[in-house]
Amino acid sequence: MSEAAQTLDGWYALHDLRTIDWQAWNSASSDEQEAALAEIAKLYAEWEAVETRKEGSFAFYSVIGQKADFVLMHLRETLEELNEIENAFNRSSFARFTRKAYSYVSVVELSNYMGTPGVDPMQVPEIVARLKPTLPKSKHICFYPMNKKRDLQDNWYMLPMEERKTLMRSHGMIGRGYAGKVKQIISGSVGFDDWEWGVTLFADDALQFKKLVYEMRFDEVSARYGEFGSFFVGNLLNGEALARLLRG
Ligand code: 76R
Repeated sequence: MSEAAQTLDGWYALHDLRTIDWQAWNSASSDEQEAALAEIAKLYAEWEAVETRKEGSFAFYSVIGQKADFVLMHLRETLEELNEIENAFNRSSFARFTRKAYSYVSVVELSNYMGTPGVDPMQVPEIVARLKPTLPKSKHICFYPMNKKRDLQDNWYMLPMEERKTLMRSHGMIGRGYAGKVKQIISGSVGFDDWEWGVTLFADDALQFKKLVYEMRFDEVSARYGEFGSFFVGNLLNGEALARLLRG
């Protein structure tokens, strides 16, 4: 049996993707629309307050294309809190103008492939901060789930630790080339959701997503072992931007 990588696990993550029910929205009175927007603004203020207290974080983006209309990503200490956020949203009068599109449950993860032997990572402030990150309010988000392959010839989980370390170093070096341009949050979802990881990227220049993901496709970790789910790409939203999206 090959040795499992040790993971450091941080905040739990929920990606909640919804579509807007335009028929319901367009047939609502302007009072009903106002009330719904006021409720979402109140929830937004609560999410911001939690983020300021460093007890969690959130990202709110529109989604381009027909897979969804917007994504709410939340990070919290516990799954109970994530569940409550989801329920509070569903109870709001805004929720009746939305439909569920997709969701993803995971936990922010760092693995020990690149760790320094003899150093307790939990004593390194930068590492601890990366496990409980404040999500950047970049102009764009890109989210997709992925697996590492378990085929007979190409089985990531049968590779010896040393070989995986070497491969992950090459992966990390490509990633580092995008420092300052793309911020990535890797969250583990084995046991929680249908894929093994969620990949969430933030950037002000959306083209950098394409460049990074494309460059990684040529790296062995992705070229040989990567399997990918649906990709979602979006633009930054807040209360006012949502009102503009809905009312034009
Ligand atoms: O965490 C670290 O910075 C250390 C190096 C590192 C690890 C261990 C790292 C760096 N990643 C790690 C783990 Mn990554 N990453 C992805 C994707 O589309 C694709 O082909 C893959 C999706 C991207 C875009 C990306 C970006 N990474 C992982 C893991 C877990 C592997 C395991 O445990 O088996 C996955 C699934 C994964 C996938 N990675 C980086 C990046 C970037 C931009 C970096 C550089 C970070 C930096 O140095 O600032």
